[in-house]
Amino acid sequence: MTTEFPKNFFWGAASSATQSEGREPHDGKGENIWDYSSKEFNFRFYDGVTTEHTSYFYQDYKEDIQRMKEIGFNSFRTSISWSRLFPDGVGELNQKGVDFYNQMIDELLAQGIEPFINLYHFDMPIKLQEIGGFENREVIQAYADYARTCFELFGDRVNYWFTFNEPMIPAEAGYLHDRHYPYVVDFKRAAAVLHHIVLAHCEAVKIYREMKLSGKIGIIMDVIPVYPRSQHPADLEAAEMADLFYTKSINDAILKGKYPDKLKSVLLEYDQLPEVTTTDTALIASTKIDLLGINYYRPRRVKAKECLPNPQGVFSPEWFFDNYEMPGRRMNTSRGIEIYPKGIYDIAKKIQNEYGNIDWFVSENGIGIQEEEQFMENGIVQDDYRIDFLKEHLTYLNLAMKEGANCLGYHMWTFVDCWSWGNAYKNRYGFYRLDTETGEKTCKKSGHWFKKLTENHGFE
Ligand code: BGP
Repeated sequence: MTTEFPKNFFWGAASSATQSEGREPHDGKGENIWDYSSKEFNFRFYDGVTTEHTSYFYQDYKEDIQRMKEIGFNSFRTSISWSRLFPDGVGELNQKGVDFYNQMIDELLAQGIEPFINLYHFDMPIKLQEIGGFENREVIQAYADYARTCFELFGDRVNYWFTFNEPMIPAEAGYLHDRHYPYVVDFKRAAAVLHHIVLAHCEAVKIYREMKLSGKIGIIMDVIPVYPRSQHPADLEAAEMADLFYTKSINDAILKGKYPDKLKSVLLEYDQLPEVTTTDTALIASTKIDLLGINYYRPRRVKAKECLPNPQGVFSPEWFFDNYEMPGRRMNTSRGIEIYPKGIYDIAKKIQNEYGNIDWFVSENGIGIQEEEQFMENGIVQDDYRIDFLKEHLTYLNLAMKEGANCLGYHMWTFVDCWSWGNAYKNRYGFYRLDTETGEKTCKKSGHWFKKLTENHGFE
């Protein structure tokens, strides 16, 4: 084996409740912002596909878990849908939701697949969004109650918990960049949302510790490594600012227990600081996680700004840098993002050198391809590009591990083609193909390759 991984390495994939479960009549689930926005703002979703018709995991979970086993998974991450458990976000529990998650967790365990359970994957219950979602401090308490309930219900069997998937995204996409509901564009409100998410994370970790459960708790981050166009000081400064706003802000709060001083002074200068109390600061400082998940898809390349920001424009991190399109960059044209496998190595080094070499795993990595049926031969998607993508990323990951990175596993995005925020079913990421007309799920070539990878603990 030229690229060999430890025998106890976690192999699997990630998914999320809203993107995979779908809805059934009388399932008792309440609406979340995606159920709501994919109907009310349907034009924003590719082909107008709503959350109702996602990948049928709610009904197919047994067969799906069997499919996972068939391609060698020993672990699988998904999320609990807050609004399936608590239709109003707080108050009465939906027993059908409790039963579903109990059965799903038990089935995973019965098949020898370790459940990695995440509490929040962008899916605010609509009732709580009506009172401001994470902009409202009351919602932190509602989230803490929800987290406690999940630990009480499932904590005896779930050993790996995650508080949030990509905590930056609900703030950035929902309150600054007009991609997620409530489609607000206001930096200061985005900053408040992010800060409250950090506090909600801390509250959940605190509760988990108080309950003295024996598992591990952490968070899933989307760390986008930043590369400057050149070593010119202006480009370096641009890269530093992009990193400060989009990565260090949240990474330092979670992993170092404080927001970066430079960020605080920039936000103070532009009157964009959210309210942060001394109690908040103490809570953040005292919260430690056990395990970090890293989602990696692409690098961020930046350069010094070409033009001054619009003086009437909304304050934004993009006031300090421009995105840079490097000539010759390798693109995934379906998704419009660069493919840069070495980024995974650079992240590993950063965790090793700047964040105490904490235990971590690749919690998402993958390639979304449009019109994948064009690669179908004899009923199987011949996704050699996905196998190459995997090999290249795993090779860099392996190198970092040889150099001491504490990486414990690798989860691909995703198990079976799933619905996505805005792009709906446009780009396909799965090891299994989903026929959206019939609901049929068939293993792609990459799924068969993954099975061999897990059997051999590596590849040639
Ligand atoms: C991550 C999210 C996932 C998933 C993935 C693929 O950021 O955590 O939920 O959607 O990106 O991205 P997309 O679906 O936008 O192509």
